[in-house]
Amino acid sequence: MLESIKQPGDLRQLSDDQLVELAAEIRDFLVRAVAVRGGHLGPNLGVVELTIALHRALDSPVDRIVWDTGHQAYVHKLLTGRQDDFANLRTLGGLSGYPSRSESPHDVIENSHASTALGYALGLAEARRAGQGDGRVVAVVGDGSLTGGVALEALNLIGHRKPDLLVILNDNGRSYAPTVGGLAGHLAPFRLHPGYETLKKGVEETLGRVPLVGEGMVEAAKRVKEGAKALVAPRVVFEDLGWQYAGPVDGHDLAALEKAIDHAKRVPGPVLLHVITQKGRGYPPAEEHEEDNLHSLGAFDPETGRALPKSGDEVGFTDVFGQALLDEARRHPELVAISAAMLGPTKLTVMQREFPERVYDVGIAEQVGVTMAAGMALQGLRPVCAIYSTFLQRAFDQVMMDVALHRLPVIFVLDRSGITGEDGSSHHGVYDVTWLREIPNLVIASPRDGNELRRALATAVAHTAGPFAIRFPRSTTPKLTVSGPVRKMKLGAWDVRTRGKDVLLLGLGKLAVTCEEATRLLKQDGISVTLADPRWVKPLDPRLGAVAGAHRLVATVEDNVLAGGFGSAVAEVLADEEVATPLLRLGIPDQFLPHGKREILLAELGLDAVGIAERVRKALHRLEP
Ligand SMILES: Cc1ncc(C[n+]2csc(CCOP(=O)(O)OP(=O)(O)O)c2C)c(N)n1
Repeated sequence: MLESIKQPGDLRQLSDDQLVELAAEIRDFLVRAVAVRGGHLGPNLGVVELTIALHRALDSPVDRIVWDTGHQAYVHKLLTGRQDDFANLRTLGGLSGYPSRSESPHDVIENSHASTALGYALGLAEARRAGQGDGRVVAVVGDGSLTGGVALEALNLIGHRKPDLLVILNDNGRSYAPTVGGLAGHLAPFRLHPGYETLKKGVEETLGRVPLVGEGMVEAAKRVKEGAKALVAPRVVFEDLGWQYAGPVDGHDLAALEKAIDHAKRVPGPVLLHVITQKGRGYPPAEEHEEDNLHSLGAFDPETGRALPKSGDEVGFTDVFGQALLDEARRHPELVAISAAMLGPTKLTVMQREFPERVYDVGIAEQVGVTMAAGMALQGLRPVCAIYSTFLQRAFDQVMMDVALHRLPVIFVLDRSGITGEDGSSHHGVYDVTWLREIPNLVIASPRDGNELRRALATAVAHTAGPFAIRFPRSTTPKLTVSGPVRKMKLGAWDVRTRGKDVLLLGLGKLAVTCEEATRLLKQDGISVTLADPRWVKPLDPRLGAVAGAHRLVATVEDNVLAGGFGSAVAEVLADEEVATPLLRLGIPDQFLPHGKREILLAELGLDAVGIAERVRKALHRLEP
């Protein structure tokens, strides 16, 4: 059945029974495809019927379907002619794990950062109102993504502007973990209540009665009788904001969904159609997976849903951080930790198990998470904000103005710093050195391995004079070789690994380890290298200028963009101290990087040992008289 679907229009030829069969085939396909390549499973299993219904009720790409975050667009890809490409899902040159405009006219935006679909939809609808194109505008947003400030801003503005658009709220009650926040609390009882008053008054005439199907929901509907609050709160949230609300609809009942979408798309003004789905639907290992319904995972055994055993005996940087944080939390009762809907992926769960009351999940709300940390620090707590590098970008202003301006001792832990890999252009954390470096009062550490990460965290906790950022990659590190009390590091002091006279080689973070191998290669060619792990992006070692002056070449290596990165910081020192030694900067050029394995991307960029040695050799060669 699936093979016969080359474009969304083909779906309209199928009978009800065939559609049910198709949904089962899609689930099977998803499990098999993600098992090989890794990716987002739970969210896609949950939107199989919703995506089929959307593509039957709408006419994409004339109608514009915007997927919030975009991690749940695999089914959309399958129905828009990209089945064969799943063999290369998330590999370099292969199918992206998110909507991608270069792949298909059915993909409206490039994304992966949550909570933007409503804003895009507003813009698309306003443009349409201004005479630019036709077709309907539909956004699909998860209840988790609706916790993001930018989504709430759009919700408010759309209610005011009242353009014609349809928002499907894909409510599965979860982000990775259960969705937090007042709105989620309001939705929970509401989604269980079939006879909500405004549904009758408002949209119902247009929509007809949308049946609520499914035993679970009938059960749940009984429970809601306890909560008269459910009758009031949602009106405040949606209808008083100027929206029409429709639903709830069982997100796994194809006929009900299609009917609801078909009616809702005709209602003028903004309509929110509340669809209830189950994350991980139809694949028991995902349905039963308590932590995150197999939200996203690497290669796994499709029979069991269990991750394939990893080779080698290295551990993840994130694992080292999780344990190191717990150790610090035991020593420092004032230490608290904050995550933006990612307690599991950031390993704050390790601390949470022992100190649940000291770990905060703020939802997909990086901005308020950081400002909340500032407030906590003002009052004497020591907050650790563990947020992936790419998502902390959302809170740039808060890091700068709410924390650094006040010299508050908030610790930022930027996991997934540098090239992250398969999640692609909007997930790479290759900008943080640049945007953090300009912030006054901020200390920035970039540890090369787990031992150093532990020390950096202990140093951060001891540093009360202002904020402190620690960045580390989505990568592995040798098992810790030290235990017990952690030795703190001296701020700004680099770690000179070998001494030589030709080249001063400075590799940032884990690339300091790569530079050890590059140093060996250069030595084979008779080139003598001073290899130093800078450890710090800020402050830099005060000896830098003098040591650089004693070499023929300085080379910096980083997996941050070259613009304003670590190499730029070194260039500033050389310029300011009038050091004439030429500088070779290796890093990421001025472009968005594609998706692909971290090691492969690094090699393509010449940031592996061979590439580094080669570029250094050539630069020295050019310097020869
Ligand atoms: C700004 C931002 N912060 C964090 C994330 C990480 N993230 C990806 S998906 C997700 C949960 C999304 O939940 P929801 O919108 O309810 O979709 P579901 O996966 O439940 O279908 C999170 C937190 C992100 N993509 N963007």
